[in-house]
Amino acid sequence: MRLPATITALFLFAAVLFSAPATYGDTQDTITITDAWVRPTGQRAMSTAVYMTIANTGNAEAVLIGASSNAAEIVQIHKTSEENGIARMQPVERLPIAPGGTASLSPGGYHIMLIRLAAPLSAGDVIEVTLNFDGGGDITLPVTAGRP
Ligand SMILES: [Cu+2]
Repeated sequence: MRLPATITALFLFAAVLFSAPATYGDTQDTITITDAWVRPTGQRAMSTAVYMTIANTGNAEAVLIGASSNAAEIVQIHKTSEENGIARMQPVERLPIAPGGTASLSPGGYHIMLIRLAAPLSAGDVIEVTLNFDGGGDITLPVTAGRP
């Protein structure tokens, strides 16, 4: 049986969506991303945060140096830290992940900040996030709104 190309493409897309943990891309076959999610927003929200676990299964250090998304105009790597009891977010230029190590992007710590959202995000909405790694590797993955 031969399936029409559009149906085949849908199956492939579904396979990408539902295979977890997944490795994305040829150039970054040593990076595995799990538990990605984006915090749903209210109707007037201008920003929100993306969380995930990034594992480096390679022999060399991997460094996350930036990100972009179809859901926001500005995307930054942020770190939340506490100063005198007040939580502050700061942009981070580089997030290194040691060989064999993981970076946990989770509430209260590192996150991918989406600024100037294109639209509010409800639970179940799916956006696309691209991670840029030092050395030229990009990884694009679908991210669903709501805690996994
Ligand atoms: Cu932030």
